[in-house]
Amino acid sequence: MVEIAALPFAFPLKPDAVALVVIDMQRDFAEEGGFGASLGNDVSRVTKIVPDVKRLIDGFRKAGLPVIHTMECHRPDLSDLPPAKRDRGNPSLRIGDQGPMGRILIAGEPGTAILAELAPIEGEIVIEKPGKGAFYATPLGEILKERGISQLVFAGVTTEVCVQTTMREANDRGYECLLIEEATESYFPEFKTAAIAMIRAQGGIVGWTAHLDDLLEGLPHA
Ligand code: TIU
Repeated sequence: MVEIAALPFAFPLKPDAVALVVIDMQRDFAEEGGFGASLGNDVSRVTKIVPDVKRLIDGFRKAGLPVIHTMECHRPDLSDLPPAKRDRGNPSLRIGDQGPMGRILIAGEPGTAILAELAPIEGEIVIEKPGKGAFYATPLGEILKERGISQLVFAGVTTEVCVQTTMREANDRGYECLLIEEATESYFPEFKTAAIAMIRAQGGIVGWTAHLDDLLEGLPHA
């Protein structure tokens, strides 16, 4: 066990039972013409964290620890897209519509891909998820059980939507969850601050938060 400086108290990292989960670092959330931009968001906030997400992924790779990537996306026939999700709000493009990077948030389209700098390498798990949480309607839970994983380190976007939802799902399933502050972002700075605060409030009701350098220091060979 390695103690990582974290809040609300040190995170007891178990290198033989931990995995990194990188949530939805996709072109659709980071580039003009994608889903995030279609909702009216400033996507440059997402591209700014790419170097720190890369440092975190590299740390896990160097340590020989598992890296799991998620992608929010839907089947081309939209059979896993509830009308309540497609018809929400007044975006310039809806999920499934043709955009400049292909169909918005549809599996296999260029815009749905993970950013090239953060692309999975051979052997890493990629979870395609139709919801905000990475456990809903995916094999993630079984994969983690098979591998004896009991701790999850989180990165990705957006902090208060898919990252927080997945952390809450994981917390209810018994995983110890640690969010890396520099490796997550929201389109709304105040929502990132609030999500981080509510995750670690009440004695870590959802999980822990830590700074990237403090985690990297504790990873073997990182
Ligand atoms: N819109 C927004 O903040 N997020 C999402 O729609 N998905 C994820 O967070 N991945």
